[in-house]
Amino acid sequence: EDPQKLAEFEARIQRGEKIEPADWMPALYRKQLVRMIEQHGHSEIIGALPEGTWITRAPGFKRKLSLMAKVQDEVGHAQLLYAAAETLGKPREQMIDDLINGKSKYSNIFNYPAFTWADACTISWLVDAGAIVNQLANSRGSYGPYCRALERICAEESFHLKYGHHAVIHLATGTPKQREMMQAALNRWWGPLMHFFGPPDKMSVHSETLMRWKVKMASNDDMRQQFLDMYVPKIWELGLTIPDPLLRKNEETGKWDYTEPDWEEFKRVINGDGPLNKERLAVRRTAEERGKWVRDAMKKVAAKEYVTPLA
Ligand code: FAQ
Repeated sequence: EDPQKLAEFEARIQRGEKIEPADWMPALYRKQLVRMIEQHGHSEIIGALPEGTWITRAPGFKRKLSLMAKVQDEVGHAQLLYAAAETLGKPREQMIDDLINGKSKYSNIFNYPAFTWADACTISWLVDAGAIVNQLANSRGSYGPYCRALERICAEESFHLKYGHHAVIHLATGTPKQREMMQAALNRWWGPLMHFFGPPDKMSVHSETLMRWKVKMASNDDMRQQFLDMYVPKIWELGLTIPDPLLRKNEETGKWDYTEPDWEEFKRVINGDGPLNKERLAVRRTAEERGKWVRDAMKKVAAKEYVTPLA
């Protein structure tokens, strides 16, 4: 790689300039961004599934409407992210193929089942909360198309967060049965939520490069701490408990002490062997097969192989 171009590129990043698709960039910057944005897009699309199964069972018309809108937003986020990744040269079809074939990763958290309505509410509140912490940081990064997509995504996620919080408050302040259901869901999701921000900094493979090039603007541990700072008090406020006896704010360090979640489980889940990985990918595979006739027809129209009746 041309050292002078690399130096200019790094100087632009230091000055806080945005890098745009036609600008020179190191091959590794392009590769890392494709990896990260693509994984992010896949997470949104797979992330629509656990809550999506609750649309027909959401309690009441208003909850159904809100959940439907939220799930639709998540799929829209995937579209925005795939479009941002495409600016770096990887075609969308290839991204979808890599997802279905298990070549690309997506967020650990969507491989767990949403057994009850309280699980769906936990995702809407706390997974969205975690996503906002991460996306707000990433939105201040160096790659223009990704940052612009994230700004729009964050605006929509803040609605999801309010909706999710409202739904959790309702259960946590409801009947004993509702409170019990809410607590059981929180117990199930706490470990995956701690995993959500990625491995501890000392185990993170990509952080150093990504932070140097301002693709990542906060480290995994910093994001985890920020999430704990913002949401543990809100969870406790609702009379819920967190299933970690060591969790407490350490007044000396100013940071949260917690039990390390099971990182072996994390590795298994992100490498395809979680509770629902196969089911999640099977849904996407079916959707891809069922939509094939539309894509084929569109290709024929584009190639002018046949004329549409309206043309
Ligand atoms: N899940 O070196 P690091 C959402 C992988 S959007 C799966 O630390 P990095 C919205 C990582 O890819 C949620 N894999 O990695 C929503 C790498 O593997 P590789 C998604 C993970 O990139 C809400 C390896 O471990 N958000 O939820 C995870 O520096 C509600 C080594 O790790 C994004 O994708 C994980 N949690 O930092 C939708 C944001 N963590 O590729 C519906 C963009 C790590 O070498 C309902 N991404 N890995 O094989 C990022 O900010 C970063 O990629 C991190 C990971 C912070 C996720």
